[in-house]
Amino acid sequence: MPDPLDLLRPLGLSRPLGLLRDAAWTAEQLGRSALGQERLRLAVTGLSRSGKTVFITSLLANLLAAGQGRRVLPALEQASGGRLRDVRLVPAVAQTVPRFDLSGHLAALAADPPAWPDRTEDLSTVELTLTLERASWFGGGLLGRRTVTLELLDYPGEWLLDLPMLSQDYAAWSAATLARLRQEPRLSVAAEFLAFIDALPAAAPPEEALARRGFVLYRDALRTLRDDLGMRLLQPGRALNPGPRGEAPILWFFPLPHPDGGGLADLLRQRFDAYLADQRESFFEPYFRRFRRQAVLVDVLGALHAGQAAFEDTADALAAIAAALRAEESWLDRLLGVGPERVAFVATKADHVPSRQRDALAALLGSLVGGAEPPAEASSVHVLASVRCTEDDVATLDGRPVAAVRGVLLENGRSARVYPGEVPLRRPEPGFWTHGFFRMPEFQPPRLDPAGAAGVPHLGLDALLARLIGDLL
Ligand SMILES: Nc1nc2c(ncn2[C@@H]2O[C@H](COP(=O)(O)OP(=O)(O)OP(=O)(O)O)[C@@H](O)[C@H]2O)c(=O)[nH]1
Ligand SMILES: [Mg+2]
Repeated sequence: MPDPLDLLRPLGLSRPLGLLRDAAWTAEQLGRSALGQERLRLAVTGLSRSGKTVFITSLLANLLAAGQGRRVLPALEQASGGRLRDVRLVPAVAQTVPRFDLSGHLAALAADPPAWPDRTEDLSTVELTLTLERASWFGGGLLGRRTVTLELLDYPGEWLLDLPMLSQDYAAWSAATLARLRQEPRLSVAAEFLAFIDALPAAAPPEEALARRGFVLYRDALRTLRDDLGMRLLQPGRALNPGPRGEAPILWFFPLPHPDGGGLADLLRQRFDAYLADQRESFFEPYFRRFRRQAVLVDVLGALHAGQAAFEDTADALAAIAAALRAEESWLDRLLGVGPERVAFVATKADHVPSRQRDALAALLGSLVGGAEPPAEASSVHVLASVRCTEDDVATLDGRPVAAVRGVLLENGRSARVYPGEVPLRRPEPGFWTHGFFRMPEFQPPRLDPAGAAGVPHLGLDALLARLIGDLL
């Protein structure tokens, strides 16, 4: 029998992910569906700080509240035909994967003063069972109830940038990465690293001290680019966020100007290949890949606030991820006959702008992910605040009333009225950066019930869920 992976090579897919497990999974899914026990995997995807952990916390709290009969997700309730009867967290029995800390995150959000979650350092999963009445055209109450298990994945956003790397080799990755680093404002931050690699002879020996030194300089440059300049297109993900295994030797690689040479280049190429193989096996294949629905969260407003270079960088990172997701979808489609799955692109933290600017925010995100093409049928664009921290208000600018928001500032606990600026409808023209401005202070979450029984105030979470999973409920 031919190796199924060989079948993919003519399609130019040299590194397919988890094909065999997918076939098994599809069969398992059909079996479960017949028994009335479907499983629905929803991947919550996004660049670092895009709002994944807060989103999952709000989604869980609100679904649990909806299961108690609270009207916190009206659009989802409508999409499910009002058939949702019960929602429960599935207890962790003997899981090897860390558990998403819902009660910890809710307690922190509800504390006095409230705190947002820390950066996510490792992947974690959580499952909910949703009990629903069967649709009436199948015979109503006679067929009783069905359960849908909803599985969610949370992970450090930096790791998502390894996805587009899976289709590159070390030479192509080195060239693309160095071309970006040699442009300002990255160039100044990466100057020491660039001077180090430019001074290396093409035939540098495969010495560990050189590899370590290069890696440390490269990693430190990536950290500064992320933390001080708000850059997102930074690879590899584990250099920034190594996960529980720490900085293992597999990570000690970096781009070289002579990536085809022997010696050091050979060593770094081997590590690059081993790193991607490991990320594929330990993260993308078992967790990321078989999620049927994806919410791709994007902090568009944060990128506008961080300025032109950070915005362009975020847009490039998003385009690379959208292309990688599209490529995955299309080969799965062709090979397994799995219908187009749904991907929702979501602009988060939309409570930073007043309601009349949220349509502009959706248009801007649409222009970033869709480019000139119309959006694919399976994808949609949304605006969302997982935890709504503001109310609409009116401010005065140059003597004229302008739409603003009011919320409590995290830095001093005081209520403030904020005019954020105007959200452009598409990728901003250069004039936007010279004359315009976009303000985005950190707001405090509103007073919440630590048990989360009443849900969490949000903007647009119900419409997003209706679009993403409503058809399966
Ligand atoms: N006002 C407001 N702020 C939000 C909202 N969601 C997220 N934030 C802010 O964005 C920050 C990042 O959110 P997280 O959910 O931790 O982001 P993440 O994607 O999990 O980040 P990593 O774990 O680092 O990848 C939070 O600390 C909040 O300051 C929201 O709905 N409204
Ligand atoms: Mg997180």
